[in-house]
Amino acid sequence: ERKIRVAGGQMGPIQRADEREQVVERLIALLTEAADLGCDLIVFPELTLTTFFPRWHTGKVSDFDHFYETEMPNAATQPLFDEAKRRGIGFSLGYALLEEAADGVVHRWNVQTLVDASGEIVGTFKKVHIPGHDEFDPARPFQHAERYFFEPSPDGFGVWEAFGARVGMMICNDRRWPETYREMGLQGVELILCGYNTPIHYVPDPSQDRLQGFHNKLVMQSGAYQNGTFVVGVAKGGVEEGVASLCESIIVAPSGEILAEAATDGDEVIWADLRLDWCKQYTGTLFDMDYYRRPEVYTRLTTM
Ligand code: CDT
Repeated sequence: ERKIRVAGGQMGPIQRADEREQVVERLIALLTEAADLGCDLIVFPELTLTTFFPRWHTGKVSDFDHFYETEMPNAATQPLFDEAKRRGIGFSLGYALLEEAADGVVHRWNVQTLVDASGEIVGTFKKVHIPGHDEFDPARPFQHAERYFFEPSPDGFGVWEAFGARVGMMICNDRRWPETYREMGLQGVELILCGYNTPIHYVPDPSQDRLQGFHNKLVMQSGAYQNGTFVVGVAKGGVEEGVASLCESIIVAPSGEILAEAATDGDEVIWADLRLDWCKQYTGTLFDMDYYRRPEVYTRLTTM
């Protein structure tokens, strides 16, 4: 029977003045706890190495280039790669990536990288759904200028063979869209890894504030169930630079049930044993996609 023991490495806030080296020490502490628990893999949040910098706007986008990594691993993250390899545990890490293409064009991506137990990078996923706004919005108490700082992925949702499973990744806002899960579901995904930074206060419609925790669970539990996959959702939350963000990291089974849930608003390891054949109990029955789906009448999904 195929089994993975997976951990979520929830993070409390990372303030603007915090150095990457300090953050990496916190990541290593979480990784060590997960390794001591016998976990095969630990999942860290979106933009794990710095504060959530899109809460500010700048006159020039390049003013914030110091919040991006230009290579991975790098000097600051090498100790995390080394310790993970030494302990024989994989990890998934979210960060901002600045890439200069061969033609000189600079790309800024919000990415999640998956590293196997031998320290090798398996794949790097770029965020597809970029939320928030592009222009400075003077009416907001804090900005959510992701559309200023990040390009949307041109690649979509891949699935990789790793840890004896079919593994996919999504980042924060991606988890709210059914297409995210279905794209991976159609590739036979068994485990979806997700990091998030979700401010509790949603400025365009504050009536959603009290529902942040509910919506977080709603989307990941339904996405898991409707596609017969495990989902690991991991927060960076707490009060960061004065902005309160949701924690409530969870591990969800293909049944839609929650197997583990964070109890704090800070650095915390959650973990669960995933019996991968549980996926087939859904994808081989009620959600047998080849047998029951009707793509010929779903044409609006890709044409509108
Ligand atoms: N990081 C991220 O994608 N956060 C969004 C916030 C809502 S849009 C302002 C989310 O979907 O949780």
